[in-house]
Parts: sequence; structure tokens; C-alpha cells
Amino acid sequence: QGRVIAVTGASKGIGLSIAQLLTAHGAQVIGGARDVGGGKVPGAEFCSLDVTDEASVDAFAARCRAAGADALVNNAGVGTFRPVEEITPEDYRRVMDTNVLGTLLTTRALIGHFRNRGGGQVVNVTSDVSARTFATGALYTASKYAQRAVTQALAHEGHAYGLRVTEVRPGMVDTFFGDTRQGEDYKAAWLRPGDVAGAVLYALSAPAHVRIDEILLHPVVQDVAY
Ligand code: NJP
Repeated sequence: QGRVIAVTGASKGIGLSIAQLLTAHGAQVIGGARDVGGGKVPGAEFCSLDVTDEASVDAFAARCRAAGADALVNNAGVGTFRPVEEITPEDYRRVMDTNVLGTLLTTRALIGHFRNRGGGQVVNVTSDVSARTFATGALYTASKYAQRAVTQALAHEGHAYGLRVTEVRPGMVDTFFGDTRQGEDYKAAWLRPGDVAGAVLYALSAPAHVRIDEILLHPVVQDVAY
């Protein structure tokens, strides 16, 4: 209620749902993504943001600092699923730049602000595959393992000044992820974006003396694979 929360990748899928749910709970949301036509959430602000572009991130962060941001949700992400022998340098750069460098850049741009305020929260939406892998998952899971490492290192660094860091690790979610469409029949029993948004809300709603380190959630239909 009344908190200012920055959400990356807010134009569709999980990020859009996070923006909607947080706004419905009285937060002032500043969403960002490349598609400025998406992310239309009544009551929320939406800014152009490419997390792989330093200048774009700095402009987004400047707006978040000016608004007095209390928390950052790093949700923007992409995936490409190919066997190792088919992965191109272009695939590598797109996935690693978005998922790893993007998380680093947005976080770097806001943690000084959080430190100056004596605390804050960072919630990183990584994946259930941030700690296991599978065939065709080399590139995506490498990026998510790395994003998990960034998340955990940040938790160590931020502990000294009251930064609370959470990793949210969803299994299969019905979104547009990996150039798919939302609402396809084969995804009917998957997690809904709102399920993940609920986990983010839970982490952000924890009392000030509580740090939610990690939330792992799966649709029941997904094999218990960890
Ligand atoms: O995917 P999708 P999700 N700069 O494609 C944005 C993780 N996850 O909601 O820029 C800024 O519907 C893009 O916006 P736009 C996944 O790894 C998912 O499922 O306009 N934003 C859009 O808003 C990711 O970290 C599943 O194209 C950028 C959003 O990201 C997170 O969940 C399973 C951007 C992607 O929306 C959200 O993905 C899992 C950039 N450069 C983890 N590039 C799953 N769906 O099954 C992309 O374990 N975005």
C-alpha cells in the first residue's frame, strides 16, 4: 500500500500481471518494457525500457528514483531453446544480455538509491531452472543460473544496509514466453501469470523484519524435478 515499485518486462505475461496485482493492492507501479503499446494498467505508469541498453536503463532508473522507488522487480526475460550445437553467438548475446546483463544494469542503477534510503527490496523472477537443466536448455538455463548467482551475491552485499532480496522461481507459466502465444490449449494446466504475481506480492508484503529468500512454484502437472 502506497509503496513505489519498479517492474521490468511489464508489457505482457508475468510482468503485466505483477503490475496489475501490485496496483490493485495500492502500490504505485512504474513498469517498463520495449513495447510501450503494451502494459496499459490503469493507475500504473509505463516507461520505455530496454534492459540491455545502459542509457535506457539509466533513464528508467532516474524516473524510479525521482518517484522514490521502494522496490525493484527484475522480471524481463527471454528464452531460446536449442541443442548446444545449434546455439549461435546472436542467441547467446540476446539471452545473456537480457537475462543477466539486464538484471545487473537495472539493479546497479537502483541499489545506491536503496542504500541511501536505508533499505529496499529487489525481487528477481528467475526460473525453476535456475538450478537444474535439460536438453535444449543450455543457453536459457546458463542465463538463469547466472541470474540466480547475481541474486544471491546481491543478497550478501545488501545485507549490510537492509536490502532484502528475493528469487522467485516459477515452473511453466502460460505467457508469450519463447515466442509462444498465451492461452494455447497445451498450456491450460500451467501456472497463470497471476500465480507468479501472487508470489511476488507475498515477498513484497513481508513485514520489515522478514526476508523471503526464495519462492519455488510449479503447476501440479509439472514433474517434481528438483
Ligand atoms: O514472458 P513474456 P514471461 N527490455 O514473453 C520483456 C521467466 N520465466 O512473462 O520488451 C525490457 O510473456 C517483454 O517486453 P518487451 C522468464 O525467464 C517464465 O513468461 O515489450 N523488457 C515482456 O514484457 C522471464 O524472466 C516462464 O518485449 C524486455 C517480458 O519481458 C519472466 O519469467 C518460466 C526485454 C516477457 O514476457 C517473464 O517472462 C520460468 C528487454 N530487452 C521463468 N526483453 C514461463 N513463461 O514458462 C524482453 O521458469 N522484455
